[in-house]
Amino acid sequence: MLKTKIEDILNRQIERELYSSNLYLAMASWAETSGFAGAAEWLYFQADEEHIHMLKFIKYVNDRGGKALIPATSEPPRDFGDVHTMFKKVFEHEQFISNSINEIVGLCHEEKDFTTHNWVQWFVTEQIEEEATVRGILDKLKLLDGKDMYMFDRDLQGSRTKPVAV
Ligand code: OFO
Repeated sequence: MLKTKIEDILNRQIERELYSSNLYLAMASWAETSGFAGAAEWLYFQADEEHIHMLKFIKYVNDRGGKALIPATSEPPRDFGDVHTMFKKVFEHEQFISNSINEIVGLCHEEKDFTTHNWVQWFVTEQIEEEATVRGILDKLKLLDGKDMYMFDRDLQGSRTKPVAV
């Protein structure tokens, strides 16, 4: 049975994963309507991945005798300026999510919930990968310095496959 504090922080994470999915959908839509088909594809897949993360949290809370809550979320921004600025925002958001996951780990320690502590390690590893991937994209954008955006976008196209739940 989950302690209330753990259930609450996991429900907070459900809201954050849902917002992440919507944020990346909003970015995908912006990219698609700004001529960046490759970036749009990458972001649609990223949105799918966040949706899968949300489902993982929902399932875990319910499996442990808690109640997963499906929240309303705030509307993400509609405009992202340019591709470089947008990917900087992706990186900042992933850092925010990493901190959020670390807070769950910290609370599991405090509450001695070693089962959830063990379960959430998957997300700790996932965040390392996600930050590294976006850092790689930002490094390329820095090298290009606003030039060859068409090549950059073509490079992103097909660079990842549609995520499936594991
Ligand atoms: Fe971007 O990661 Fe979810 O957790």
